Amino acid sequence: MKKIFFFLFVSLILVNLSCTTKTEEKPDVTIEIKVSKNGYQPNVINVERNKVVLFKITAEDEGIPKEPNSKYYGHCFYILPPYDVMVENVGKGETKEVKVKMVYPGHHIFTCPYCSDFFPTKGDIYVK
Ligand SMILES: [Cu+2]
Repeated sequence: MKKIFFFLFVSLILVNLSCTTKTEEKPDVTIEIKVSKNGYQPNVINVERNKVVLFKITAEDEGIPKEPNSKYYGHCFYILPPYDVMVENVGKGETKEVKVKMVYPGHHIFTCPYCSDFFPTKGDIYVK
């Protein structure tokens, strides 16, 4: 019985790893994005399919405050599924990076789940 659970556990991990579009490959393009309570700049991004994009996310303001009971602060950059790529906790003046292989064509949305209810922190990615 234990073996079955171990097998399930390992398969779950493998499925998770293979689904991510994050990559360590060399980037083809770099896209610098600024985020603040006024939204993302730029908020419309066009990329070619299968290119590796290095996203550099810089927060220009404090975003959501750091609370003692929460592990979240600042702004973030989340590309919705199927990409499902998250850069969390970008504090004021900080820049964080993520490399993503743009394998899924079409229109995709990125947002800051921390503050998109209050601020226009939402953008569009078009993969052609
Ligand atoms: Cu935010």
